[in-house]
Amino acid sequence: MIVCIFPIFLNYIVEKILTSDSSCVILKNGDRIILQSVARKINLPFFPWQICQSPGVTEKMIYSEISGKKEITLVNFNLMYARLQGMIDWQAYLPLGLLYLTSTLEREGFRVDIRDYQLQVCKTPFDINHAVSFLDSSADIVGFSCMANLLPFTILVAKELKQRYPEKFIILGGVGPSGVAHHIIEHFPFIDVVVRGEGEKTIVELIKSISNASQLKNIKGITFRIHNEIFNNPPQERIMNLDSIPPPAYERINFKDYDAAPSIITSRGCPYKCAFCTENTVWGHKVVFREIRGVVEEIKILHDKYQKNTFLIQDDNFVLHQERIFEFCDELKKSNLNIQWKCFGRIDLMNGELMKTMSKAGCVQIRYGIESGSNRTLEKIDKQFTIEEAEKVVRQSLNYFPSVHTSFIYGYPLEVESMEDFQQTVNKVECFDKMGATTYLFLLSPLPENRIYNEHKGKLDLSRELWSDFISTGQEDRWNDINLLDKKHKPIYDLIVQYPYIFPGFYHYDWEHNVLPKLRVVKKRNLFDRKIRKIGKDYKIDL
Ligand code: B12
Ligand code: SF4
Repeated sequence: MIVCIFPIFLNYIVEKILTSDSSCVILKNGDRIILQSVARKINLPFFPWQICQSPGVTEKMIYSEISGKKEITLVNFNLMYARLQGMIDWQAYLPLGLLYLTSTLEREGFRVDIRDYQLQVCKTPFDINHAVSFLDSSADIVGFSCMANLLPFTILVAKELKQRYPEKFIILGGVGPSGVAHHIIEHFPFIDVVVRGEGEKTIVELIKSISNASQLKNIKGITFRIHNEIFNNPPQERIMNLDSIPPPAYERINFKDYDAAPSIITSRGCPYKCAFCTENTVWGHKVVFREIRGVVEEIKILHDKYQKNTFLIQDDNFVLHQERIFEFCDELKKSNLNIQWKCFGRIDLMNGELMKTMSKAGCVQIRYGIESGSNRTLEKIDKQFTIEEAEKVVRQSLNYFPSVHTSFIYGYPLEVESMEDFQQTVNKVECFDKMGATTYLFLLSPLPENRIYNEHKGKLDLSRELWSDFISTGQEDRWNDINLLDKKHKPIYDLIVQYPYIFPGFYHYDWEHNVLPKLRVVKKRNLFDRKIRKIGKDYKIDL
């Protein structure tokens, strides 16, 4: 009913968003708006997203023994959110990492209050106070999950939370904090522990020992301090039997809140060492696989119980072992499930037979990280294939899959001397576009702990003209001048300026000679990412 009523209020709502501070808006794919104030005006007794929160949100359950059980609040700050000319582009993905942690903790007898900040996206989501209010009546242990792009924001939220509630024990985890754990503990005393890498084993051990500081020294995979001494414990052992982890706690979320197809993971880790990637900070280079039968069983549950028909397989390289993919396709066929799925492939692992089998089993989208159109750059970043191979595979893939995504990166420090490598990338982006593939061209984010960062960390610039693509999280219009940043977000910017080695992803290599000239070409050739092209706005950056 709510969905039917809202389109009628569309114009009214948009006006409201632009004028009111208290309004809360979620614009999903441009076709759905939910506005708190309107809901109030039409006397809705509740807001649809509020009833979807776990009961823990409203019920104060303090960390202490509650009939032998303890409680933790897990907060998801992994989100896709871009503000484009006052419009909010937002899509909610399943918080898979936290759903795994939740099911594991619950199996051990802990009560988990899981909160997904994606579902609270408002006009000012990166307002620290707004985020802290979202954590009202959270448990005394609060665990945040974020990628590197929201790490500064997460840290500021943690700081404010600790100021208001000094008794809270604050944990950070996920791909964002994992690579910079030592720096976080060193500089931010309000953060108690950083969990590095895979979380299931570590979080359970941590909560069991949380009241005894000396025991923390025995828990692998954490970084913490006792008084002023920092302990960077050895890495946690990887979970070798992924099937021993309980399935993600799907029952703790409402699928209606998530417009992206459900994510599933069939393996963890990646054996490759691309120079710009940080995947190893979470998983190392060891890949651990789930049993195919369990994966198909999970798909079946999502299909039968939650009526899901399309799935995003989020493995870094789903096609790593061809035989395993054949087995997967075979099992899907046997299950008689009429489903569609999307996954990440890899150029040098594809062949016609594999594509045909995947396509017949319902694969409707394959995504390739191509990363450069220049063989010289591909070699330097250790991609292990050539652009000619990429072109051949993309062309062939288009015969089998309705959608083929290819992504490229520019702004490498390795391409500073001349425009030639970059020009080759631009040519390939245009060529793949014409072939019918979907192309994405991203500006490099020098993330901590990857090879590019380690080799060039002394040479970073923070542009006042442009935040990197990496920050496309709503702090501002991406292509606008930094001065247009909302004042409320200044603390985030200040933190990034203060700690370049904790937040290098926001920086560039040689803004003036490496990035700006390339950005001009990108703009002239209209290669900004598809979403922006689709909206067709005139971005204000003066090139
Ligand atoms: C799905 C996904 C997304 C989803 C987010 C889904 C979600 N709600 O979690 C969306 C589409 C929003 C997304 C966006 C982006 N993503 Co993304 N994404 C992924 C992907 C493919 C899968 C994530 C996943 O589900 N993993 C499986 C779960 C089980 O692992 P996990 O989340 O890491 O959680 C485990 C541990 O990290 C840990 N843990 C996690 N949180 C916590 C919290 C606590 C308290 C504890 C104790 C432990 C813990 O325990 C978990 C279980 O073991 C990963 C690649 C990958 N295969 O992981 C990239 C990845 C995370 N994304 C990445 C990037 C760069 C981005 C973007 C910044 C790209 C861009 N330039 O736009 C954007 C940011 C958004 C934006 N522009 O606004 C990088 C992260 C780099 C970095 N160091 O931060 C990755 C690693 C891809 C890569 N190979 O480079 N992404
Ligand atoms: S970019 Fe992809 S293939 Fe390369 S190391 Fe990262 S996850 Fe692996």
